[in-house]
Amino acid sequence: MQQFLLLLRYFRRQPRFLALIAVFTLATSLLAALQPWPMKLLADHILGSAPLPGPLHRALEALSLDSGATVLLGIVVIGTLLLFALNSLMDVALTWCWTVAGRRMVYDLAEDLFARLQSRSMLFHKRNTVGDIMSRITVDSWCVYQAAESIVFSPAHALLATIIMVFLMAQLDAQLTLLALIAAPFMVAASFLLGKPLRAAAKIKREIESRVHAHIQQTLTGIPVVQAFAQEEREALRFQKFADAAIRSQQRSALLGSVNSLSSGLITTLGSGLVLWVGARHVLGPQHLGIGSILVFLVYLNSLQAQMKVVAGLYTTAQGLSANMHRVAEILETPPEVADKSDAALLPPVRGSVRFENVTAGYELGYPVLKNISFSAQAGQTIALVGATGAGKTTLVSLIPRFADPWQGRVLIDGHDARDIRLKSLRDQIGIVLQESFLFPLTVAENIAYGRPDASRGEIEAAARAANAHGFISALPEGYETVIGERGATLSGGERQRLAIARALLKDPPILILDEPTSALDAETEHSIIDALRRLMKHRTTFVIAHRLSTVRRADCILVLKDGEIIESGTHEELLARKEHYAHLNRIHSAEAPSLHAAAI
Ligand code: DUT
Ligand code: MG
Repeated sequence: MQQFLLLLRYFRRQPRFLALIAVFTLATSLLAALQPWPMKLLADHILGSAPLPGPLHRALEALSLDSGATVLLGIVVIGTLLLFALNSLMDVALTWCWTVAGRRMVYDLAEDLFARLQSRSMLFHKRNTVGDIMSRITVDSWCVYQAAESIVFSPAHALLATIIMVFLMAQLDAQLTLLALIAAPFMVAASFLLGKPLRAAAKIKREIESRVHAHIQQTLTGIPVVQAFAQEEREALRFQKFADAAIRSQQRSALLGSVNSLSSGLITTLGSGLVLWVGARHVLGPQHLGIGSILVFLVYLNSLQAQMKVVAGLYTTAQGLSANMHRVAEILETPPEVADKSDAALLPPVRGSVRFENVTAGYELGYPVLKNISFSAQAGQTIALVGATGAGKTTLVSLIPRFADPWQGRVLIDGHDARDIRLKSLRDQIGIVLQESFLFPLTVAENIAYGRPDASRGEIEAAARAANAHGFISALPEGYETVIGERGATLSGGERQRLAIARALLKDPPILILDEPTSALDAETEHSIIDALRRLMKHRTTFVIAHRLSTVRRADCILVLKDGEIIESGTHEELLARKEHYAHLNRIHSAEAPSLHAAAI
């Protein structure tokens, strides 16, 4: 219910269309009630001999028309045509209104969801698959339209039509009306109960189909692993198994569907037969009910049944929708983990000093990954982070651009607490190059200018030159205009990395984070970009994480991390002199290097 209220906001943004829809819905309800009346005229007054109803008689007199069969037949035909035309017109108008208003509501919601999801933390995105997030935006957002249509307007229309019809029926024959009112719910309830296995089968069918989708997505996402382990056949077999199950579930639901329509058809016929039976007795009995009235009754009975089905199905529809609404509300109602404070200030251009004060942070409450970290980096210094895998190096640097906030302690940028400044102004001054750089399927130039779309071609080229990338870019089929294939497939790891460096260079940030930017590369490629990296690091505060100690030797300060704590810090020489952890790491490293070298020879 609360989720439904959340969606009301999107209804309210379309007041004009919703008002139109309300008017048209009212008109359709009235038209539906008028539909069987020409037929009644035909049966009672043309084929039968009942006197014309007073108003019609007077109207004919006023128009000085006689009340012969031809004129009346003409009225029946024109009336039927007119009703049909009006009904179709209303249908068109309603469809049009729903298309515009419905889609606007859906896209409004999808837009909000997209914005919300973009501002969620890295941790959220690590924990939720892209597939799930995609379906929340593209599939679940339809719930706002469905809620308006099937929870608000359809039941309102059904209720209104029922009231009008029951009123008209009561004018004709009160007893028969009562009978119809008793029979209709039974008819609805019976077909509703019979529909239960059908709905269960449909649910199973949907589940199996979504498993097929998930299987395709997972296999194709992991295609390098699948192919490397030559598991295509097994994945194909699994697909086949899912496909077989999908076919079986479809067969079952098709069969149940036929049985269901057969049995509910039988029950409907039974109910109509009952009304016909009693109605016929009323025609023959002292009530002198007209044949036309029975026809009206039969049409209304059918319509009543349909409307009651809508009302009866309301609960199921709402239940079905509530799963989608819940998934949507979850996104809309969860505030982003990292957000601007209401009074957050703009961070002025910084010189680049970074200070950690007793920082404790982690991902899972109770399991801190970083414990009581304190250090400070002067503007322009290079700080290297070393330590075993899992020690918390990536976690530590991720606090600087506020991908997450510390649990305790603070991170200060030029003396400003990172939590007190606007995220954008903070992140605008930080450049990041990661181990595996993501490139968008855009042109090379657009990728380099991703952080500064207004950069001129000259600036882009200068950044590419400084990153040692201009050479290979010029050799590409369309140079800077070459569109990069999905997941950067058309470039090698080293080339991708140099584009990422160019991207960071163009942004020209005072603070730079390099998280193992060369560890995915071979020694030779590393050599070719180290130069570019040095240029990138000049005059900036740089945090560099590296497993190869050769890259960190020149750092102004090396922090050695172990299990989330800084166990040593100092320059290369200082740490070697201590003969502890760093010296040990260094020994292993230099012991390894010659052996690798020897193997190469
Ligand atoms: N961790 C999580 N959730 C995450 C990321 C990491 O629980 O989303 C844990 C795993 C690990 C610890 O935090 O035990 C530190 O991870 P981090 O990635 O900071 O380690 P690292 O020093 O960067 O390791 P590597 O050298 O492998 O990159
Ligand atoms: Mg890491």
